Amino acid sequence: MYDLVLLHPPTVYDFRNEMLFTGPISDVVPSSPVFEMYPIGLTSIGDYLERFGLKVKIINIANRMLLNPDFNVEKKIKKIKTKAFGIDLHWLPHAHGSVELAKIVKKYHPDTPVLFGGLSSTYFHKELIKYPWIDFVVRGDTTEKLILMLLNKLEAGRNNDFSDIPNLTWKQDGRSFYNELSYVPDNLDEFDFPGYGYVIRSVFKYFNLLDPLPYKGWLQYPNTAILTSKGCSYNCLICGGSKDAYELNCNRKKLVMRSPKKMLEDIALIQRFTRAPIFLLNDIRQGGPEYVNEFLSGLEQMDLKNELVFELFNYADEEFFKRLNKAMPKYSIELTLESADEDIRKYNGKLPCTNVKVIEMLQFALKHGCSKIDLFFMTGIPNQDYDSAIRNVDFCEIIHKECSESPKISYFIAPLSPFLDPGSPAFEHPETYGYKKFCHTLEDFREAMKQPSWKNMLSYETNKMTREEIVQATYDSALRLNEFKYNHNLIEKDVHDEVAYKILKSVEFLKRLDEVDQLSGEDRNLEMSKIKEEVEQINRHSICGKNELKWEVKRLFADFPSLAYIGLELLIQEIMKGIKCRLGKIDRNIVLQSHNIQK
Ligand code: B12
Repeated sequence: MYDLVLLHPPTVYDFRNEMLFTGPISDVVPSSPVFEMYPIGLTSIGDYLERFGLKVKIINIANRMLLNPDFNVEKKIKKIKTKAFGIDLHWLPHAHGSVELAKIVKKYHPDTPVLFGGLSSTYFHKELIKYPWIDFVVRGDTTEKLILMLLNKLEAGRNNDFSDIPNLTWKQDGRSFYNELSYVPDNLDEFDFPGYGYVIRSVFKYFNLLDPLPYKGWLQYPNTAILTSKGCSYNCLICGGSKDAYELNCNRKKLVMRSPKKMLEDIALIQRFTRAPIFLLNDIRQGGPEYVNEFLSGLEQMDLKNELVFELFNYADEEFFKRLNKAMPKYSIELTLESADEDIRKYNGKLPCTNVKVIEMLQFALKHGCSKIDLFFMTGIPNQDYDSAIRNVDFCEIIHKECSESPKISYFIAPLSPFLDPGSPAFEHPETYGYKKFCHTLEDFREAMKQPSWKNMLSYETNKMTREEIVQATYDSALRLNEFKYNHNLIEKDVHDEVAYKILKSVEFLKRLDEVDQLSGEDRNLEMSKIKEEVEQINRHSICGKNELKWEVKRLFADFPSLAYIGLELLIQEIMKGIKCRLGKIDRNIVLQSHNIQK
C-alpha cells in the first residue's frame, strides 16, 4: 500500500484516438506533443515524503501511453493501492488530460482522496475544486510540507476540517474553502528538486523502471536538469513564471535561489549516474555576483565530468565567459531572444539589450570555449507583426556572419503555443499588451486543447496578427530558417528535406482541416479519422530537425561500478529508514517555520 501515488497525465486524455494536429507546439522541448515530461516537483514531493517513511510512487501515465499503444490506463489505475492520489496540472496544456484522469481514479477508488497541484492548478483552483473528482488543490510553488500535513490529517481520520493547512483549497458539504496562501518559503535547501536520489531509489524499490521515466527517449538521451530558483526577477510580458505572475498566483514577492552548496551536491549526484549534460534552469546570475562566484568556485574544485548548460536572461560580459571557461571543462548556453527587433525584445523583457550587444556576447562566449549556443525566437509575442517575425531569420544570418560562421550556434523559431500563460502580464491585461484572448476559464482551455488543429488550439491572437497569421508567420519563417541552415552547412540535406517536407505538408493539412471543420456529425468524424494517420507523421519536429536540440554525448551513463555503488548506498539508506520508522524515531508532524516570510 502506498501513501501517495503521483500521476502525470497526457495533455488530451484520449490522444491515442483523437485527431490532433499539434504542429510545432513541442518542437523545442524534449517531450512529444502530449507533454509527457512531468514537473520536477513530483520528485521533490516523493523525496521529501519518503524521508518520513512514507511510500510515494510516480507513474508517468502520459509516457506509458506513448510507449505502448495498448497500455490500459483503467486497468493500471484499478490495481493501485494507495491512501491518496496526486495529479499534476502544472502546465495548462494538461487541462483536459488531468481532469479526465481524475475521473478514472474516482471511478475505481471513490473513497480515495485526489489532490491536484502545480502552477495551473493554483491559478484555476476555484474551478478545479468544483469537479466531483477532485478533493483538494495544494496551491503555491512549494508544496512538499503541505502535502505531508494533509496526508497526516487524512491518516488521523480527522478529515472534516482542513482550515489549518495553508495554501489548501478543499470542500465540505458542497462548500469550497480557500485557505490563505501564506506558506511561501524563502529557503529551498531542505528540498531536492529534482530528487534524483528518490527516482533512482524508487526504480529499485518498486521494481519498475517504466513508471517514473521522465519522458519518451530518456534512457537513450538522459537529459538532466537542476532548478536553480523559484520565482523570477524578470517580468517578461508573456511569461506565467514572471515576477508579477509569481506574486499574483503564488504570493511569491521575491525570487528564491537554491544555495550554491545544494546545487553543487546535486551536480555531484548526477555525475555519479550519467554523463549527459546538466541544465541549470533559470539564470544563476539572478542570485547576484557573490552567489555566482561561490557557485563557480565550487565547480572549479570539483572533478566535473558532465557538460553544464546555462540559461542567460540578459547580457553577459567577457569576464563572465572567461570565468565559466575556467570553472569547468565544458559548458553551453541557451538564450531566448524571442525577437530580432530590439524594441519588441525590450518591451517583452527577455534579453533586453541591443542587437550589437547580443552579437558581442555571442562572440565572447565562442572566444571563451562555449561548446554550443542555442538561440530561440518566437512568433506571437507583443507588437510583433508578420514582417517582424520573418526578420528574425535575417538576424540569424547576421549573427552567423558576425560570429565567423560558427557551427556551434543553433537557431530555433517556435510559436507561443498553445496558450498564453495564465498569470502573465499579457494574460492579465490583454488590452494593455495587445492581446485578444479566446480562452478564459479552465473549461475553455480544456475545449481548446481538443481542437483538431493547433491553429484553433491557440488561445489568443495579437493586435498585429490573427491566429491564421501567427501560424503563417511560424511556417514561413521556419521554412526560411531551414533554407538558411542548409545553405550555410548547419544542417545535413536529409534534415533539411525532411523539415521542408513537413512544413509544406503542415500548411496543406491546415487547409484540409479547415475544410473538414465545416462538415458536421458523422461526415466530419469520418474525414478526421481518415487524415489522423497522416497527421501523426508530421506532428513531431515539424519545424526543426529532431537532433538539432541534442547535445553530443559520447557515453550516456556513468560506469557500472559507480551505478552499482549508488544502488547499494540507496539500499542501505532505505534499510536504515525502515529501522528508524519501526522504532518510531521519525516524527511526521512537521512545523512550518518559513511562513509568509516575504513582506
Ligand atoms: C523549468 C521549466 C520547464 C522545464 C521543465 C522541467 C520540469 N520537468 O519540470 C522545460 C524547459 C522542459 C519546460 C517545458 C515547458 N514549459 Co516550462 N517552465 C519552467 C520554468 C522555467 C520553471 C518551473 C518551475 O519553477 N518549477 C518550480 C515549481 C513551481 O514547480 P515544481 O517544483 O516542478 O512543482 C512544485 C509545485 O508546482 C507543486 N506541484 C507540481 N505538481 C504537483 C502535483 C501535485 C499533485 C501537487 C499536490 C503539487 C504539485 O508542488 C511542487 C513541489 O513543491 C517555468 C518558468 C518559471 N520561472 O516558473 C516555465 C513554465 C512552468 N513553463 C511553461 C510552459 C508553457 C512550458 C511548455 C508547455 C512550453 C512548450 N509549449 O513547450 C513546456 C511543457 C513541457 C512538458 N511538460 O513536456 C509555463 C507554464 C504556464 C502554464 N501555467 O501553463 C511557465 C510558467 C513559463 C513558460 N512559458 O515557460 N519548462
